[in-house]
Order: sequence, then structure tokens, then C-alpha cells
Amino acid sequence: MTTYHGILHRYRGLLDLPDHTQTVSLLEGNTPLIPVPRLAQEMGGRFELYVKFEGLNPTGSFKDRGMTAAISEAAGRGVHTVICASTGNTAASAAAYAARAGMRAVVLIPQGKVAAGKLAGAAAYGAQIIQVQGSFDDALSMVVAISQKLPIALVNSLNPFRLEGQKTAAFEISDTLGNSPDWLCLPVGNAGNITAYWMGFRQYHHLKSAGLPRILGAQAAGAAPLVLGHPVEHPETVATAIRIGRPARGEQALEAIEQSQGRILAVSDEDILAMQRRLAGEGIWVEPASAAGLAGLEVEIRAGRLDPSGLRIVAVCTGHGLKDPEIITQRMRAPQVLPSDVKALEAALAQ
Ligand code: AN7
Repeated sequence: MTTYHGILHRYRGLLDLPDHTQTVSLLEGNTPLIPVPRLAQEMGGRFELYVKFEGLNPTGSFKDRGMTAAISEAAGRGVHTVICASTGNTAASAAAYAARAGMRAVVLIPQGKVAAGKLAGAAAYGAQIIQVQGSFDDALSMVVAISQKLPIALVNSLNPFRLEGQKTAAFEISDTLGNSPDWLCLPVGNAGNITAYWMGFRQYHHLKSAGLPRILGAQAAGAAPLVLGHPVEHPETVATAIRIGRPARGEQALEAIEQSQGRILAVSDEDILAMQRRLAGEGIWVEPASAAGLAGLEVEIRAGRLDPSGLRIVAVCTGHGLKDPEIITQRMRAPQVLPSDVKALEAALAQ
């Protein structure tokens, strides 16, 4: 039997981490690459479509890959406290890995704009949670400043070790498919993920002569600084995970887009929620932000700007639907109520 030990163990030789790194893992990674042929057919083409379901990581989002690396590095140099700003998923992940390492975690979140499952996660793992009266971008400025002043380790994706861990998702996709896909579609918020994927694919390109995918990044229309070409002061979207107006790694994201001959585009909240429903119709429930990459792909195919015929396309679904239950429960019809009586049930089923 081969036992799985997490991404640092599996890909250690390919990750640029210092010697002092002491592995802190929750056996993250190794997420499924799920074929969705019916969805591909509906989207109008003969092509291979896969969902890399990163919501199946230990805390329910892709952030765990980068977090195991950042916390392991910090643990190895005796860090006691870590801090991050977050739209929610980074906070839950930092809290979990800090707990695992026996560290204190402090997380700053934009007041009232974090989905319930993420807030609950950060609390369950025992983080100190601070709501900032401002946006994610404001919170990020605060944690950057304080980590320069106090002996506290910053674990946002400005931390280079986050990207080292995160890029393993690209390795997994290539290892599973036997080569890189033709396109990789993913949501873009603070732009750490897109930067890391591009690092990972380039590394496999040099190391194993794998092909290079074209990258399709999708931002929410109300929070699309990289599409607009300027920061967005008051970002707004139902996809609160990517409600970010000043992406820390925006320049690198644009480089990845340009170098890969890819594209970055804005998708409406309606398109995001429609794609969330369609994915759920395949049995894959993701949080709204996670549907943005596929929504972007669909928009491009529908508009005739991308012909998928014969291609192999991977869409990264970054977070689990359970992270944001309210987006569903607030919109659904209240479930039918019946007396505890089989006849009533029979009548209800006949309707
Ligand atoms: C589900 O948790 O920024 O472009 O603070 O939670 O690497 O920022 C989350 C981002 C996509 C965007 N999908 O990734 C945070 C945070 C989900 C996310 C993104 C996020 P980046």
C-alpha cells in the first residue's frame, strides 16, 4: 500500500522551499479531476472537459496547498503567530494549518462580506477573527504593514512559499492527463492562484517537455481590475471570494495571460450563478467564485471567440459549495411541509 502524505511530500524535489521547512500537513492535494462530458456537449462542442475540484481539500478550498507550504516554512523558523487578510477561504485555511502547527492565527476579513462556511471554519479552528470596516484590499494593506513591524508571519499569497505549494495543482493535472491541457480556466481574485499555476506548468514544460496551456482567467464583472486595467475602489459581486479590487499579484497574472496567449475576462453575477447551478446539476456543488472560470469559457464559446473542438480543457473549481450555503438557501423555494402520513406523501408525489 502506498500512503499519501500531502503535496510537500509528493512534490518536494520540485518546490523551492528552504531547508529549515518542517512539514505541517493535513494531507491536502490529490484532488479529483472529474470529467464532465455532458456539460461539454451542452456547451456546444466535441471536446474533453474536466473539473479540478479543489473544494475537496481539507478545509474546502484550494488555499490548503499554498498554506501547507507557508505554515511549514514558518514552523521551521519557530514562528508563533501568523496573520492574513482574507475574503474567507485563506482565513479558514490559515486557521486550520496554524492549529495543526500549534501557532496562533489572526485573520482580517471585510465586515459582513464573508460567506458563513468560511467564517465558521476560521472560528472552529480557533483563529482570532477581526472584521475590518473596509474591503479585502484595505485589510491586506493592514496585515502587510503589521507584519513588517511585529514578529508575525504574513501568509497571504504575497508570501512566496504560498505559490510554491499552490503550483502543485498544475503538476497534478499534468500527471493525471499525461500532459498539460490545451486551456486552463480559473477564477481570478488576488491573482495568486493563476500566478502559481503558470509557474507550475512552465516548470513541467522545462522539466518534462510538457506542453503549455493557454490560461483563461475570469473576474466578476463588478470586481474586474485586471480586465479594466485599473483598480476598483468598491468591488461588488455575489462571488464574495473574488470581491477584490487591487490584486496583489495582478502584474504576474497579466504576464501569465500574455505569455500563455490566454485571456482575462469579466463574467456577470448571473452567468456565475447559472454555471454554479449547472455544475450542481452534474453533482458538483461549488461556491459561486469557483464557477467563474467555466462561466468565462462558456461566454467565449457562445460568442464564437473560442472554438473548443478537439481540445482538452480543465476548469479549476476552487472552493466547495458548502462554504456559502446561504447563496442557495436564500434563493430556494422553502421545502414542502407534510404531516407525518404516508397518504399525504403519496398525494405529494402525484403532483
Ligand atoms: C473560492 O481567501 O483571496 O486569485 O482571501 O476563495 O488566488 O486570489 C480567495 C480567493 C478563487 C481567487 N476562488 O484566487 C481569500 C481569497 C475562491 C477563492 C479565488 C479565491 P486568487
